[in-house]
Amino acid sequence: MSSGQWYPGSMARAVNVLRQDLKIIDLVVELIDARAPASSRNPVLAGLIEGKKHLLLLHKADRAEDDVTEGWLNYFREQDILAMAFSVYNRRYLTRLVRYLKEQEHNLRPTRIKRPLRMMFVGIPNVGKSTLINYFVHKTVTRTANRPGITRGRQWIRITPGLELLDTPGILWPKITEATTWPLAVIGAMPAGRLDLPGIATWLIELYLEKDRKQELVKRYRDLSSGNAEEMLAQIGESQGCLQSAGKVDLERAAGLVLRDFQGGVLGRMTLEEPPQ
Ligand SMILES: Nc1nc2c(ncn2[C@@H]2O[C@H](COP(=O)(O)OP(=O)(O)O)[C@@H](O)[C@H]2O)c(=O)[nH]1
Ligand SMILES: [Mg+2]
Repeated sequence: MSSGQWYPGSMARAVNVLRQDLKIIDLVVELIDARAPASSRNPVLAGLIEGKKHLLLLHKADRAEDDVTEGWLNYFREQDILAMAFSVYNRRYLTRLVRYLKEQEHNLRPTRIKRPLRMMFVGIPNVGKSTLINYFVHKTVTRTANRPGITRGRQWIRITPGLELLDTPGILWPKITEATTWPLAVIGAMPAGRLDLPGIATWLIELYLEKDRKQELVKRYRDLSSGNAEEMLAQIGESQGCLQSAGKVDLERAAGLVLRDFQGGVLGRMTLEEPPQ
């Protein structure tokens, strides 16, 4: 898996759609995954939103390690990026987000023309954009019709009388490099099909070992006598009945199981990337 672009055509298309949408947006809320804050950002966005109000949400913070998330928030703060830990499943986070949005309405709107402030969510696949939009759809009920000059098929969700959310998220492609491939695969942000699942699962198991958290794997999979990640994956396969016809361990299936468990939150809270020092 080398670095490069997997979907050059659709990526260019997505960027163009986003560029169009952004013309009418005042406030851009960028969603990243709190478990992989470096890999789940796309550097292209910064150039597209220059001069616009920008909020970075470290989404799925309920699955990340709180102290590491705190470290990331400090890191972003040092770069003058406004960032918040977030989870759509946590009322406290939701309340804080809505309070922030209302403040922006209050601060930004009087300086602009008399129309509602417009915001949108952007991010790479699987960071929770649709989930968050749906939350607001169900919470608010009011949807406004299409307006002239606005891309057909787009609707606005009225969060407050003066603040509207575009119902379609901006899609960014992840930047795939040597360093980002494995974290992206673990958080489910890589296109399926061409992934080296055993390699990814081994990398993840190694991280549990490095962080001295083998216990959490043992709790889930039982007999893990080996201290070596690769062997542990084979042991997991064996104990979970991931076997091929000849009785050999099916490492693909074992790896798929580990990754599903991680994504399902069964293996505890884990951040895959530390903030740069
Ligand atoms: N643990 C956790 N999972 C979330 C959260 N928000 C969304 N998800 C899950 O993340 C997955 C991807 O969400 P989705 O909204 O489809 O992402 P999108 O591709 O960015 O639109 C879904 O399985 C959601 O249930 C969150 O705050 N915490
Ligand atoms: Mg979606």
